[in-house]
Formats: sequence, structure tokens, C-alpha cells
Amino acid sequence: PNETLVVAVTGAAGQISYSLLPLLANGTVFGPQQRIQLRLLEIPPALTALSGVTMELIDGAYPLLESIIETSDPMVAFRNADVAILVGAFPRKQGMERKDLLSKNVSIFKTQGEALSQVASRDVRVVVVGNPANTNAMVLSRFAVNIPPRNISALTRLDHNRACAQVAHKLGVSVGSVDGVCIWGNHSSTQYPDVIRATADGVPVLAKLGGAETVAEHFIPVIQKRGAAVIKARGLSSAMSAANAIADHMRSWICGDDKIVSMAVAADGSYGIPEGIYYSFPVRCLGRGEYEIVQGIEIDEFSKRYMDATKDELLSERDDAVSLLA
Ligand code: NAX
Repeated sequence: PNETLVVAVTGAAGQISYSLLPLLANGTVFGPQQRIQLRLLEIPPALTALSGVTMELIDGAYPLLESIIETSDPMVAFRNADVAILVGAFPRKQGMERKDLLSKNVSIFKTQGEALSQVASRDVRVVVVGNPANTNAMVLSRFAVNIPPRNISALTRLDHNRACAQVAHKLGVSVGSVDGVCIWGNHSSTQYPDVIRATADGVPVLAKLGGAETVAEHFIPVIQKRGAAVIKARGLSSAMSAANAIADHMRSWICGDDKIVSMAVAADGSYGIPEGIYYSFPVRCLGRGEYEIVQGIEIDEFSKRYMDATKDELLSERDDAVSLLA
């Protein structure tokens, strides 16, 4: 068996973590041989609730779970972390301005970036889930000076999974047969779920979905607004599917994946997206935490309009975040 993996999870008493922690503990994410230690971070008012989550993890009697630490100190939570899953963020409250929300989160991800940089494993892999996820990852990266930007990512796998599932549903095929779907840009309603090159059982799906115009009208908005639809129906935001997507993201990234998946990663100029923002691209996961942005995709006018809009949103979020840091 491999050495024990130290896995830090923030927002550990929240609803996503409640669905995520069992997947980490039971071997679904890192494999049935990989022992783990969990470091659970919460804010002080949630520590009592967290102690209940820990009791349940203990009662799960997971053979792979070696130990659990509960803390409200990022320096304790991130010590020697090999993997950090940053779910905790400041929630949007009614009547709150976007800028106030951003300001709260900028300060959380600045602190956590500094702490990760000081005490995490040099090779730590970080995924930011808490919203605004892409911009939080960007802020984190600025302050995590010892962590290569490419070891930090933000979650768009939930959007990716939603898009694959909708293609499968509309065509009446199994979701496993769908390939070539990707999410570009921000994890927000400007994201671009791209099905131009998607296939089901190797056959292109675009024509079967009714062509580009129909996709623009009836497919893309469904994916962009899926999170809001879940909130409307459930009264709570997506948690089970978010946890499942985090598990998929981490498994693909650490263990590799035959399929192309979507991850928000540090832009490097590919497809004209400038460095300094975290943008979702189609990526090939090579295993052991390595990935490459898929190159050479021909971008038509239809796609370019969407890709630019979501890029512009991320640049403006970056400018707002940077002005709050000044
Ligand atoms: P919850 O409010 O249930 O849980 C969040 C937890 O984070 C709370 O227990 C809170 O005490 C804790 N927390 C807050 N600030 C913290 C800090 N500084 N350090 C440690 N813990 C802290 O929210 P939940 O439904 O679990 O969602 C968590 C985040 O994921 C939200 O920001 C949400 O918007 C975001 N999402 C992102 C998704 C994505 O695809 N990127 C999809 C799902 C989800 O909406």
C-alpha cells in the first residue's frame, strides 16, 4: 500500500462535505488500497456540528481512515496536506451586494493560501469548490507563493457532469457512452457547456440535439441555470451531486482518466485566455496530479462568443478582487 494521504477538507460541517466525506473515507476517490488521514476545518461556531460529523465518520468504521483532526485553525488543517478540498466559503446572504460577498471570500482565500503555502506538502493538489470558485482559486494562488499555480484548480466537474447527463437524457443513451463534452470558463451562469465535438458511442451528437441554434436556445441555458433550478426545487443548493463531482475531479486528477474532463485551471494563454485567471478548459488528466490543457481545438464563431463572455466576466471578477486586496 501507498503511504497515508493527508486530506484537508474545509467547510467540513456543511452540506456538501456531509456527502463528500464518506466518499473520501470509503476508497471511492483515492482507491481501495489508499489509507487517508482527514483534517477537517470549520469556523468556530460550526465546531460542535463538526464533532457530530466526526462521530459519524468514526461510526462508519472505515478501514482506510486512519485518523481525523477537527480544527478552526488553517495552519493545523493544512499541515503536510497532500490534498486540500476547499468547500467552505462565505455564503451569499439576502440583500448582500456582490462586492461584499467577494470581499469576505477574498480574505478567506488569502488566509488559506498563505497557510497552505507555509505548511502543506510541497506537492499539494488543491481544489476550490466554494464560490466564486474560479476567483477564489485565483486569490488563493496569489498568496500561496510556494505552490505552483498548476497545482491549484477550481471545480467545474459538476457542470461537466450535468452537461454529459443532459446529452444522454436527450438522446436516450447511457451517460457512459457520451464523450467530448467540455465546460469553458467560469463556474457561473456565463459558463459555456460545449457539445460541438461531443459524441455518443462515437457518433456526433450536435445534429441529433437539433443543431447549434437549438443547442443555444434549449441546451446551454439548462446547464447554466441547473444550480438555480436545484435550489428552487430543494430549497438548498446542490450537495449530493457536488460531492460526487468533487470525487470525480479528484479521482481523475490524482489517478488519471481516459476521457477528457473539465477543470478550471490556471490559464496559460491557450485559446487566447490570458494568464492570471482560473478558467475551465477541457483537460487530459495524466495521473499523479498531472494534467494538460487539450490543445488544437478549432474554435468557431459560435463558441468564441460564449468563451469571450465568460472570460470577460472572470477578468472583471479578478479586477474587483485585486482592488479589494489593494
Ligand atoms: P454550507 O453552507 O452547507 O457549508 C459551508 C460550510 O463552510 C459551513 O459549515 C461553514 O461554517 C463553513 N465555512 C465558512 N467559512 C469557512 C472558513 N473560512 N473556513 C472553513 N469553513 C468555513 O454550503 P455547501 O452547500 O456545503 O456549499 C459550499 C460551497 O460550495 C458554497 O460556496 C457553494 O456556493 C459552493 N458550490 C460550488 C459548486 C461548484 O461546482 N464549484 C457547486 C455546489 C456549491 O454550490
